[in-house]
Parts: sequence; C-alpha cells; structure tokens
Amino acid sequence: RTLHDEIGRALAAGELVMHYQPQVAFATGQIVGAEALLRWRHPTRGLLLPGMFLSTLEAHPMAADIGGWIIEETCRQAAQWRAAGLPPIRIAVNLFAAQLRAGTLTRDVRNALARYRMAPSDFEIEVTERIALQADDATLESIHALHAEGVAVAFDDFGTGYASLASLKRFPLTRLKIDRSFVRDVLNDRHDAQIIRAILLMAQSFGLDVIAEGIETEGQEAILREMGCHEGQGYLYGKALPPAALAALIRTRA
Ligand code: G
Ligand code: G
Ligand code: MN
Ligand code: NA
Repeated sequence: RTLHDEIGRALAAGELVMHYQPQVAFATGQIVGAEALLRWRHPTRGLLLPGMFLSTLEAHPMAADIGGWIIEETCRQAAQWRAAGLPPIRIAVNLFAAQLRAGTLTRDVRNALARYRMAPSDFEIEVTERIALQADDATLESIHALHAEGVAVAFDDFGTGYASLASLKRFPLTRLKIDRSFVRDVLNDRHDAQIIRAILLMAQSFGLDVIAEGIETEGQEAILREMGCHEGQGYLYGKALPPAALAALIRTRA
C-alpha cells in the first residue's frame, strides 16, 4: 500500500499528530507562540516528517478535511494548555491550498475558535507565496474576513519567492516570517544582512510584525534584535515538540 492509500486510515486512526515549534519574544525570552507542524505516527514506518508525505497529502482528496482537522486539533490543544494554567500563546497553522479551493477555511476556523473559546488573535494562519499567488477572489475574501475578525495572518518564507512584494499589497497580513535562508549567514554575509534590514524596514512601513525563522545561535538572535526584529523561531529555542514537551518549555521560560 502506498502512503496515498493510507492517508484516510491515518486520520481516522489518530496517527496524525501535531508538534509545536516555539516562537520567542527577544525582549523577554518568553514563548509567545508556536508553529504547529504535522507528524504521522505510521504503524510500520515510524514517525514520518512532512518531507516524506506532504506532497502526497496536498494532492489527496482528503487534504481539505485534514486541514480542517489540524485547525480543530490545534485549538483543542491550546484550550487544554490554558486549562492547565499556561499563559495563552499564539498558535500558527500552515494551510493547504485545498482548504482554500474547498472554501472550508473560514467555517473551520470560526467553529474551532468558538468551540474552544479562543481569542482570534491567538490563532494565526501561515500563507506561502504559492498560496498567495493561487488565491482567487473567494479565497482573498475569506482571508480578509478572518483577518478583520482578528485572526493573525503570517506570510511564510518571506523574501524567497519572486512575488513576495506583490503579495504585500494583495494580501491582508499581520506578520512576515523572514525565511531562514537569510538568517543562516546573517553574521557573515553582508547581503543577507542588507536583505533582512530591507524586510524589517518594509514591514515597519506596512505596519507588520516580523519573526525571524531558523535562529540557531545567540549571535543570530543578537544581530536580529539589534536590527529591530522582535521575535524568533528556530533550534536555539527548540525544534517542533510534542504538546507536553512544549508546555514544559513554556513553563521554564515563563
Ligand atoms: O519542520 P517540518 O519538517 O515539520 O516542516 C516541513 C514543512 O512542512 C514546512 O515547511 C511546513 O510548511 C510544512 N508543514 C508542516 N506541517 C504542516 C501542516 O500541518 N500543514 C501544511 N499545510 N504544511 C505543513
Ligand atoms: O513552514 P516552514 O517551512 O517554515 O516549516 C519549518 C521548517 O523549518 C521545518 O522543516 C523545520 O524543521 C525547519 N526548521 C525550524 N527551525 C529551524 C532551524 O533553526 N534551522 C533549520 N535549519 N531548520 C529549521
Ligand atoms: Mn510555516
Ligand atoms: Na518557513
């Protein structure tokens, strides 16, 4: 059987799980958010990372359903953390193009926020350039509606695509995620540093928040912070963790 054939069973059998990568505020060192990242606990192949199944999943007829499950599951988890006394954090979820084609995004987000009594601003959708480019009027309208209701919208991998700038004007955004390819050599490569400065300046003039991805060292954090970036995500703070491990990390950094 191929992974494609197994996806339906995987969802029904609870083999799909979300891990959470911390997002940290430089000023306080506290965890202010987490990006939800999908994992597949496959019964025979072990824990699968998205690289092994994401393209299969995106093309699967159940992609929109799985996207809906991810929204529900992350909001459920957030409510559980709050019930355990943790400070509320922002949860960021990556979207599938199929959710937008199916027109299920706004309904799924509204239902989950209501069911788990979650503040819209604690929920963030991550949009890639590919999604931004494919967006038809109906998609733009639904993302505008969520944004107007207070849901955060982050532009993922910002700066890597050829239409990043055009997307700034078409899309309602809350935050830019500086792609980790610019962060990697920021301490040594003048051009990477200049690109990051330009992104920060642009974000400021558009009134957008910024988070730097791929922060692996104190030095990278220090220079990003000095440049005026306020938040970071990366292995320096932690990789994507199971819910209990993220909760423990939130407590140690609180
Ligand atoms: O860290 P990781 O190997 O999990 O992420 C690999 C890629 O898979 C990321 O770029 C991310 O955008 C994508 N991805 C991870 N989880 C999800 C998910 O739940 N939904 C979607 N649409 N993409 C995801
Ligand atoms: O949605 P996105 O493509 O940004 O998903 C995050 C991806 O980035 C995941 O594959 C995750 O494993 C990876 N990642 C997260 N933090 C770091 C980091 O600090 N360094 C590197 N090299 N990769 C990271
Ligand atoms: Mn992402
Ligand atoms: Na990214």
